[in-house]
Order: sequence, then structure tokens, then C-alpha cells
Amino acid sequence: MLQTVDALTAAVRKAVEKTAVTDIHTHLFPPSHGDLLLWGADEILTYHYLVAELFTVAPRELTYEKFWSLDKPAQADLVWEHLFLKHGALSEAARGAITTFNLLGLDVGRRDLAGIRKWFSEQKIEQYLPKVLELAKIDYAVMTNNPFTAAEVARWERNLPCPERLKPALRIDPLLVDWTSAVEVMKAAGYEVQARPTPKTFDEVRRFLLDWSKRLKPAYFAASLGPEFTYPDDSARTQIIDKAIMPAAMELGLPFAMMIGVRKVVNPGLGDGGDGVGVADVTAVMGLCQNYPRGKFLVTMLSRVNQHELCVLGRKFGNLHVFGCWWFCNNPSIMAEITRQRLELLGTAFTCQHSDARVLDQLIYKWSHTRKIVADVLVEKYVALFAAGWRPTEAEVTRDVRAIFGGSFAEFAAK
Ligand code: FIX
Ligand code: ZN
Repeated sequence: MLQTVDALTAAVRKAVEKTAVTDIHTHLFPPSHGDLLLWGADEILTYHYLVAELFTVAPRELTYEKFWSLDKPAQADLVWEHLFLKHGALSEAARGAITTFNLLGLDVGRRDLAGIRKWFSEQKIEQYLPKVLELAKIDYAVMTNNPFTAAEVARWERNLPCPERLKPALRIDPLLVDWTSAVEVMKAAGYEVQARPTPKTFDEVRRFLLDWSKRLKPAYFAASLGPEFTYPDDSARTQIIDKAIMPAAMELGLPFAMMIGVRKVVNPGLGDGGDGVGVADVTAVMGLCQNYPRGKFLVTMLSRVNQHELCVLGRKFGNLHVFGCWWFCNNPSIMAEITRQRLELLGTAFTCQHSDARVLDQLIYKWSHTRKIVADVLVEKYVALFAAGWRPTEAEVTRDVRAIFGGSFAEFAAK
């Protein structure tokens, strides 16, 4: 038993620091998939979060066209100059790059970008990827694998090797947000689908999902949806969910992960960084949980405004698992608020974070920053328990940390 507040506090901080996390949503790829897997100094510095921030301070003469015409190192030089040298690297994404370089053992204080680039040029991805997973203390990371993206399909069709610690997820946004192009892709792959959804079309979409699931063995189906997403309604989207996606997910026993609230392409000039956020309708999640008591839903929402309502839904439905402080919520101030709220409303029945890493090396900072915030919130909650006479053991503290670091997700997915 931990008999003093100091012993308890130390045990919580040690457990958070040492316990492995499962990173349940990333945009990483197997090294065998070549340039789809982003890593290294210039990818870190041109992360779309930083590109968007560059244009909040860049001189007017730096147009989007000019920026995108530059090669990656030149783009990275501009980010380094404006966001790290000419302005304080105080944003979460800028501080993250510094945390990553520092935890890799680079002397970032010397601000020697050439030296940092040289170090990365000496790394071999086959050894570097496991090194990053070890540094971030990740047991495995779930990827985002989109069967509607030709460049990805081409790699999967070659059956290239995939490290055990990178697990696929089947990303199916086009079925829900770009039906016309989804139909074209499925048709070209030999599925008898047509734009006007018919029973045959729904059967063929389900076959498409089952065939890709056989190939990838995904951890879940996933889709990112806008703030306008509603369910149920009289749209074709509701029919695609009811007659294709959910039947396939339930046949396979897979969760359907929804990331809701992204306002796509509010500024096209920023590329991947051009998306914004909107307050979404949480009753869409409620409708799915009510209509599919045997289904499993993983949900994260992008607007801070939606977090409390989603958390309350998490209390009402055992087939809903709330996860992550997604994207614009992945900042210490909001992560602390969301994690405190989830502990208070859900105990440990949630997953506190996912990295959403697009660049391999980001795993290091995203999890280092997360662990610090989660540790502070957990200490507060355990000390309050202690003050009420409860005496957690070290093993119980580790159990509870693991639960919100991926253990609850594993239990939920296996249900
Ligand atoms: O839809 C998604 O998976 C989003 O996470 C991405 O589109 C987004 O660009 C991102 O990486 C946010 O962190
Ligand atoms: Zn993502």
C-alpha cells in the first residue's frame, strides 16, 4: 500500500512515465511503403500544423504558390526561420519539434539545423522506427489505410512487409463524404456498384469492405466526418452506414471509429493544413449507439464544445468508447481539461490520447507532452482519493494508467 501522499504521487508519475501506450490512430506507414512514411528533420518542420502557423507570421510576399514551389528543405528553412528563430517556438507543434530533437539526443540548443539534418541522414529507417517506438514507449500504433487512395493500394497489392508494431485500420471516408469517387474506385476494382445505391450496390460495398479486411486485418473501420454529420437521416449516407458499413463491421466484430467535426479545406492554400473545426451534432453518435446495441463505436470529436456531451454519451452506452484529444484539442490546456472531465465521468473507460502522428518522429513529442499532462491530472485525482481514506497500491495505479493508455481500448475492441 502507498501510505503517504508523496509515495502515491511518485508512484503515479512513475507509472505514467513507464507504462506503454497503444497509439490507436496515426498516419504512419510501413517502411516498405517507401515515401508514404514521413520522417526526419524536414518532414518534422513541414508538418502541416507548422505550415499553417508559418502563414500566420510570414511576410506577405511569401504566397502559397511560392511556398509550395519550393523543395522540402527550402520549405523547412522558412518554417525554421520564422517559427523558431524570428518568433518564440511556443506553439504546441513548434515546441513539439524541439522536444523531439531533444529527446533524440540532439543539441537543439545550438540551433544547428544543418547538424540536425546530418544526424537524420545517418539514420536507417529499419533501425530508426523501432528506436522511435521505444523512445515514445509505444507497444503498437494503428495506421490509417485508405483503399480509395491509389498510391496506398499499389503498396498493399505488392504484399510488402509491415512491422508487427504497426497495425492497419481501414479508412473509408469516401463512402460517406465522396460517394461518386468511391463508386468509381470500387467499380474499377471489379465491384458491381452504381452511383444510385441499390441493394446490389450495398452488397458489393459490403464485399469490398470484407475483401479489404481480409487483406489488411484492420483494427477497426474509420472515417472522419464533418460538423454537419447527422444520423439517422434520409440521406444515402445513412443507407450506406446501415446497409453496408455496419453489417460488415458487425460481421467482422470490428469497431467503427468516427472522428467528427472537421470542416474540410477552409483554406485550400494550406494543403493538408487547410482544415478547420466546427461544432458537430453529438446526437448522430447517440443514434448509432441506439440503433446498434451490438455494434462498437470509437469516437473522438474535434470541437472542444462537443467534449462534455460526448463524455456523457460514453456513460450511457457501453458500445461507445471515447478516445483522444484530437488535433486542435491536442494542446496541454485542452488535453488537461478533457482528461480531467473524462476521469470524472468515465473513470478509466476511455483512451486518453492518440498521436495522429503523420511524421514518425512526432510520436516522441506527442507522447512525452501527453504523459506530463496526464500525470498531473491523475496525481490530482489519486491524491483526492487518498484524502478520503483510500489506499491504492502501486499495481492498481499501473493498472489504471494502462487502462487509459490503451488497455480499455483493447478490452472494448475484444468485446
Ligand atoms: O482525418 C484525420 O485522420 C485527421 O487526423 C487528419 O486529416 C489531420 O490532418 C491530422 O493529421 C490531424 O492531426
Ligand atoms: Zn488523423
